[in-house]
Amino acid sequence: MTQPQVLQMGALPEWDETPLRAAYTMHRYFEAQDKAAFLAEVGPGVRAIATRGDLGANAQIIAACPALEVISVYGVGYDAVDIAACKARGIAVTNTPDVLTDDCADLALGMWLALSRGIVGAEAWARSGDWATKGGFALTHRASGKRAGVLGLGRIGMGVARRLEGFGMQIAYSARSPREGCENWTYIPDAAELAEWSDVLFVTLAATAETRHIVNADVLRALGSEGLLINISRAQNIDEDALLDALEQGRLRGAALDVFEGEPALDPRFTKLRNVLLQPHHASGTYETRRAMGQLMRDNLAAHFAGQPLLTPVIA
Ligand code: 8YV
Repeated sequence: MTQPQVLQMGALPEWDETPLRAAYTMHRYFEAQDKAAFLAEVGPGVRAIATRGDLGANAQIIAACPALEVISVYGVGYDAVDIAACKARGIAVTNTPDVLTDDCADLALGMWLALSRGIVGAEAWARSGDWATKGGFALTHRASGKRAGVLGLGRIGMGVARRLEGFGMQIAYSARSPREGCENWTYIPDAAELAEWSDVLFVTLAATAETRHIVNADVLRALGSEGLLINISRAQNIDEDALLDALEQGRLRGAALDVFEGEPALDPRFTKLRNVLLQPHHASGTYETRRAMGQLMRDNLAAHFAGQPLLTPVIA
């Protein structure tokens, strides 16, 4: 029996690519020199797309695959998949929630602590010899015991909030409605009001059309010159030009960012700033989590082709 044909949108770890090659005829879109010609050639036979949260599958890719049945996303964010196109064609979509929640929440707190306490700069101070020649590192700011706003109380936002309790933080959160069991936390649905209340604002929202630039100049102004911004969601949730203006003009104390417009290329304005901590979209980047993501992505594909229920459907 011929193997199902699968369009692979981006590189995956070898521990995933080997079993994928064994089970399917894989077409490596990301390696094609002429992607339009490649799609025209292989698209008609493609029954599944294996993609990543950061790459997705746009309407053009989906339209080039008339026999497409399922898109399996290696990642929890499926904002880069044209969901409307999938719904219109009855194409199933799966993602990899839960298996990456802890690592993403862990990194959010690590970014916050590193930003607030200047850990990266202090490490360079010790390593460079400045400590010996110039004296002690500059004072920074306490992280714990302050007010933390969590913009988006999904799986990752909940993980961040629960971790913050261990740091003695007062916690407020935004969500579509007050969350049962979170009565100890303050419900502030409006982003600007949440920012006004917060010393540090964690952006943990899923990226949707409604959340685009939800952190805008007004929200940044509300967070204020003593405020910190932590983003491990998607770059689109922040007006990056407004953020850069606030950081350059000292209207925001600092930002720790794992995602960027145009990534992996960064706006060069970021690299000139001392009050930012930059991470390369790496919140899920551990062996443990990436192995679990890959297994779940492959299990979803296998379930589909076996006619079994999908494990983690976005669209069944
Ligand atoms: C990427 C992510 O998928 O989970 C997501 O939505 O953005 C990430 O985990 C990961 O970087 C793999 O490319």
